[in-house]
Amino acid sequence: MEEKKILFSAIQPSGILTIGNYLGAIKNFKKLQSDYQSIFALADLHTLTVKQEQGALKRNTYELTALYLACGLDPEQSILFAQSHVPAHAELTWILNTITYPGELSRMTQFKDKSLKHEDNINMGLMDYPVLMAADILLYQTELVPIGADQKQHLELSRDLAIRFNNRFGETFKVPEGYIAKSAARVMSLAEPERKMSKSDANVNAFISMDDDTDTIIRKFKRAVTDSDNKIIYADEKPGISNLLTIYTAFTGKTIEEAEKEFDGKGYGDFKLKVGEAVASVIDPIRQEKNKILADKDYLDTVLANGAERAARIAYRTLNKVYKKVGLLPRKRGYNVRLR
Ligand code: ATP
Ligand code: LTN
Repeated sequence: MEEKKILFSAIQPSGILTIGNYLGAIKNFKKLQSDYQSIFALADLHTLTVKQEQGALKRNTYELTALYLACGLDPEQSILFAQSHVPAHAELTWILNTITYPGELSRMTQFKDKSLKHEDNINMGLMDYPVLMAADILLYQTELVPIGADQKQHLELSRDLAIRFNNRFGETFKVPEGYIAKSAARVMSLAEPERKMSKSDANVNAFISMDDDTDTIIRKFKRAVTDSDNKIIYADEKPGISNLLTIYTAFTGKTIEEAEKEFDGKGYGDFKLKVGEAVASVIDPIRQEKNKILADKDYLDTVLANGAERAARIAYRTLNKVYKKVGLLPRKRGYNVRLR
């Protein structure tokens, strides 16, 4: 049997996910998972680049694991694991750091945005974030990386680093391709439709969280910022309505043209209610399933432990190759690390 190509992606356990994360990432993970050997990580080391409240990271890591499962990611078919459980990620980051230039990192849009947002904590991890992401991807000889549009620049760096390393030390890494869905790759804020919907927005009305119940979802859509010309059409000068149309079509499977026709002559109030109902009908069962799974921490621990074991086997194959290529003395034995 022909071996399947590798797909890798990750999400940070940095809070409750929004429908932006769902449409831009998880929904595509689910769609693609059986066509590839899929590996889905929880990027917990990435999350440390921003200050975390006491206990939040642990809680959010369980939350995200349960959400992955509730959204249909299959822990037998795919590999689900926490990045910090496979030390090879941190190890390869160090090696890649030695071929990365500071200028490549300081000009990253996300670094600039996050530096403005967290002025009191502009740390080296925040700057090195894309190199850790490159290590995540390159360790698995990844072919395809499903991501939202905002991560395109980071994926480009992963490709550059793979090519640079291969040129300098000989063929080692596969050069990965990004997979950015054509629609809903960038879901916008409900309060400021010119900005990306973000789970860390201070205004909770700006995003729909995967934890919002039906009433909350409908109320938030009712308040969504639109415009005053009362036409439900997709157009650059109508960012609010266009965003709602994008969300509606992504959740119903309809095309923009079909949706425009459906709401022709209708008012914004009707339209917003229909968008809310469409979103709630998908989110509601996921939230309930997630909460059921979340109650069983032993099960979640087992899923992550099995995933880490399977991931490590692949990751260390690459890391050993890398260590050899850069000229380090080979490790002659595995060491048993005491975990408790
Ligand atoms: P934060 O909002 O806290 O900065 P984030 O949600 O942007 O975090 P991640 O949790 O790491 O960052 O994102 C996980 C995935 O969700 C990535 O593939 C990212 O591209 C995608 N994503 C994030 N926001 C959106 C959005 N508004 N629309 C579409 N995809 C998104
Ligand atoms: N930086 C990503 C999360 C992430 C990721 C990855 C995505 C970390 N490592 C590897 C794809 C592949 C984000 O979405 N903010």
